[in-house]
Amino acid sequence: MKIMRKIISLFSLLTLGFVIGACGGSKNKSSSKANLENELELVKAPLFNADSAYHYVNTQVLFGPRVPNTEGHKLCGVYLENKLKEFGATVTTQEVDLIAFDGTVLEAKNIIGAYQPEKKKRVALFAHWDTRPWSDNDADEKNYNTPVLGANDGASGVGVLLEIARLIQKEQPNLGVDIVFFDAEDYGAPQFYKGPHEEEYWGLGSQYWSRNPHITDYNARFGILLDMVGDKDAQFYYEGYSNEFAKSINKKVWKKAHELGFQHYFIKELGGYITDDHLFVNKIARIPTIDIIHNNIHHTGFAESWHTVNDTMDNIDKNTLQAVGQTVLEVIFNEK
Ligand code: AHN
Ligand code: ZN
Repeated sequence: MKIMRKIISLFSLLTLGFVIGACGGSKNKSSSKANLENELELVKAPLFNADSAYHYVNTQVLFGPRVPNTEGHKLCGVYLENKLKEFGATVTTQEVDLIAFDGTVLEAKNIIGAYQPEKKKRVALFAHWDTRPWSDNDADEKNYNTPVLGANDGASGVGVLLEIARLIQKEQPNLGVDIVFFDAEDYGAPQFYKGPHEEEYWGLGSQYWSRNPHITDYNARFGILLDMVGDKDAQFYYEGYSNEFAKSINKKVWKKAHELGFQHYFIKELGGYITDDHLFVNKIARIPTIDIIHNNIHHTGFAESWHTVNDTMDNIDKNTLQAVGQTVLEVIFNEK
């Protein structure tokens, strides 16, 4: 298995060498042996399989909307727990009643998979697994009360992290990894709601985990949140809060993405400030955490399908999953 991986990485290395040679060329005048050594230094991680990630996204979508207190939500939660166990993680679930903006009691479940739990040096990877009860950004207001299917908004980040879990089971990086699936991220007050709109209405699961981590005194070197990482034309700008709380992590991740040839996805410019799970992890748990999220203030904002009935598998592109998954893997496998 190990040898197989070496062969595959050598192959990817040659491809990479070609890509880098083709678009960066003139900058590096050193010998080809030195180049090869540089690239050996670069490609340390296992190869992310986007077909596999796509399958995990699709499987979640097949449960239907994963709105808390529904059958689809319950069944998908069990699936995610079982998947992390199958991939060798030490799994902890936090089942808790969380109160939504309108007083609804949400039977929520954060799902955490730990790798090398004995290690002190750790990195945390986050995504939300619930989906939104309202398509409140749909062009047709008749759809406002239709739940979002959440292929991109929810399932994409979780799908990428499940593929990462599958791979680190086989080969571990130097530090421990915690994969955290937050529940009840997307129950924020709908746009048509006439009452107050507070940021604390979002990210209920991450607020809970940040105050009550699955391990007492839990800490991680840094965190990476994946949100809406599957759209065909995704562009990831530096998210505002990420830049304030964890600028060096933003830089590290975008640099790695560019080295891997994913510069069309990872734009080295500041985007908007987004209330998302990472905000609470930064503010409450105080773990420097970035958000890789499809958003920019200059162009269309979120993905076109965001909070509409069109957030389906039709908009999920394996190339985007690949860009995000391989970048995150390379980042964590390069930590000493
Ligand atoms: C707000 O719209 C305030 N935050 C977006 C967070 C989010 C919703 N991410 C996915 N769905
Ligand atoms: Zn959403």
